[in-house]
Amino acid sequence: MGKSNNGKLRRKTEKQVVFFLNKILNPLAASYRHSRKLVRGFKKKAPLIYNEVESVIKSHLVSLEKKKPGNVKVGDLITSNLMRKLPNIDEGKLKEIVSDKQSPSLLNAVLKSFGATTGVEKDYTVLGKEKVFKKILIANRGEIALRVIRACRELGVGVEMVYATTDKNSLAVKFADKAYCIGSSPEYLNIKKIVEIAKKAKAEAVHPGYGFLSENADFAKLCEKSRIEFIGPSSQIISALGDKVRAREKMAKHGVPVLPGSGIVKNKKQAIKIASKTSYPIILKAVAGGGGKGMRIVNSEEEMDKFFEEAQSEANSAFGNKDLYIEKYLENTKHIEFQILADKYGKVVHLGERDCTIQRRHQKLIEEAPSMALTDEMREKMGDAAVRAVSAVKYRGAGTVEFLLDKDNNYYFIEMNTRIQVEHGITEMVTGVDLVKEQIKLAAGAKLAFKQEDIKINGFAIECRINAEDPAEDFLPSTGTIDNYLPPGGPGIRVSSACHAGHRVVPHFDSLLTLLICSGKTRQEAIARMRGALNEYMIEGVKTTIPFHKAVLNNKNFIKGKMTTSFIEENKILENIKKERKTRRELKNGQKILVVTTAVSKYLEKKQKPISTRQNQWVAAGRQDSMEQNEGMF
Ligand code: MV4
Repeated sequence: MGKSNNGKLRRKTEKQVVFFLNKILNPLAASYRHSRKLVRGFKKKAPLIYNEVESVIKSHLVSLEKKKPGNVKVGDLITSNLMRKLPNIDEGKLKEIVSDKQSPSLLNAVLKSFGATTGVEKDYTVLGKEKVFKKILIANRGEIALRVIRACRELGVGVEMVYATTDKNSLAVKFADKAYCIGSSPEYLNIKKIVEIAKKAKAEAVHPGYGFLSENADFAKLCEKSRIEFIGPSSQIISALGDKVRAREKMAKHGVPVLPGSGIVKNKKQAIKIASKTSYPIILKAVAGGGGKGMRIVNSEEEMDKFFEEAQSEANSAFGNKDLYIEKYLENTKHIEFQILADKYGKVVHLGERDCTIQRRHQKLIEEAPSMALTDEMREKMGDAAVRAVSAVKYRGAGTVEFLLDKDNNYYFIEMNTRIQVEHGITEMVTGVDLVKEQIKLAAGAKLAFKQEDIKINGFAIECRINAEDPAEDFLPSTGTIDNYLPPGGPGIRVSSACHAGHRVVPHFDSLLTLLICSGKTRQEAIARMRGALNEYMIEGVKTTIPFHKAVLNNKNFIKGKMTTSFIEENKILENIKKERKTRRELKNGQKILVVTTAVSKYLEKKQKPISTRQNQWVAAGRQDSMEQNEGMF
């Protein structure tokens, strides 16, 4: 390349860099995508003068500094501007780079922030002038309370919580900065009390978790009135989507497919009339519902006679609203839900789907992402529909759009959830995003920095919900104290739980104990890891659903990905567990001994007691050390 040519190219490049920098530093800069194109294009066009360009950027920074002498620290200004525009930037590192004129890595930092390098985890949102909250109050307990605490710690957000007396010794209460006792367990639903505490605590926002008040429009409304940010959509949107008939109508209007169905059904007579027109089987659903409460599959007029009032009263006691509506019932469907994120400025993206087909009595037990049932083409179509659904209602925050998928790959909107869901973790594993952190940032006014095309699904993740229930006894809830606890570990294993040895499982709440999530490059690898993790996992003192999960993870049809809504029945999973339980009983003690760590600690605990009461504690500790070193003793 000739000298003049080189010079020309350099001038052109300089121009591009200056242009790019101006874009970034300009508060009204064009989209991040445009900036990224510039950087990428430039790296491709002029790889040889890459470093020189960096020095151009640096000198640009220096000249800025010269133009604005005095107290203004242009370096800091640039750092904070870049922080506002770019995701995935480490503020400390950026400051270092900008202040060190010898450092050659500014461009790399910028490229990295754009995802040009292959990072494992990503931020999808950036906070502009808006600051993340100083303090959040958690209105929840257990696993999700701990999950939110962890997100707050990473964000540098103060985190306090409310708790019922039964949860006084829980991990979440211990890990929070401060916890306020609200009385007995039903007080988790006491809207006024919780908002009063949020005010007293000077919390800027309330995180409702899942369940409890997470989709309660009255709670969101009282938060709004009290100028406390409810971490979720507005009360108005919660109401609109909480009314399943309204939600269906809204979706249909925006081109999202829904099943043939009705508005509110006034009485049994009207129900029979509508059902005969729709043709049986139909499904009765609660207008204020969601999940499975108040739901009945109806095959005939006689069944309608039997089930209508039953469904009404179930809906009434679950939601305080007995209204029902009718939908055509689809057999052998799959339950596919799309995770979405929406910022306050109207931008919406989806993070792919979760397959939640394995359910029992409308309780999800195993979820996986991505779904084996979707091709890339269908994912794009359904994802588009999910984004349309969310955009239609001016949604904000994290949310889920649920679809049924039939044998012929037709999909139908069934409902939208406005909370962070129990199963959000599998999406985190395949997208590398921390959904709870993003949810909090979005509530604080962060902007989505990515476009749909930039979001990639990598690998595979499965979640097993481990409940304190006995799968051999019709999933009867099991209570008691966990006296032995050893969670699994290894690559691709994630345990999300507030469980520990000594944890008391009380009957006041739902029976979720721990979420076991396994990821891998492929579904096969994730399944293999899950099998291993389930075998390692030791929870003693209460019955758990681990035997159920083991049975499913070893089932041929599950391994092939052949699941529908009737998977558990068709594969006789519960029958197999009962058989297994009978033959396995004698093995149990032998298995226990294999777990050396817990066995040893138990042994030491028992051995030590009489010694430590007589002896000085230091001598006892020394004795324990020497026992641990001297393996021969055992
Ligand atoms: C349906 C359905 C068939 N047809 N709606 C909705 C909430 C979820 N918990 C179950 N739901 C269903 N709604 C129509 N019109 C079948 C189910 C269903 C189901 C769906 C996916 C996976 C497992 C299921 C088990 C029972 C019922």
